[in-house]
Amino acid sequence: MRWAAPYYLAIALAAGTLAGSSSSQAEPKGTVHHVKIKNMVFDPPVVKAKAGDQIIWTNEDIFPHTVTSQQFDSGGIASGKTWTVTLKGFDEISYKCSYHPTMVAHIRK
Ligand SMILES: [Cu+2]
Repeated sequence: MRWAAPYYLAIALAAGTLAGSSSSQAEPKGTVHHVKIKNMVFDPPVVKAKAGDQIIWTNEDIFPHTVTSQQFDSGGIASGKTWTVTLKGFDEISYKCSYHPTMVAHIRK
């Protein structure tokens, strides 16, 4: 069976090349955005993003927060923890912390 590995590898490479040659259909790689939660504020308060992008929130406060919108809800993010979402199609997303409703921020295109 030792001969089989290079054979399958060649097939895989060929398939990859073919897929790559018609990649106009492929999903574009998303951008990763970081939002810090600190001192009861989402920073930055507005993220410019598109479908397929990821947003990673990091809670730098010493108590939990949430990232809550009509599209997603993190639940409690403990101190020092992160929470990630991959955006699907959207127009504008406003989100808040459900524990501290004055904490509001936005995701826009
Ligand atoms: Cu909060």
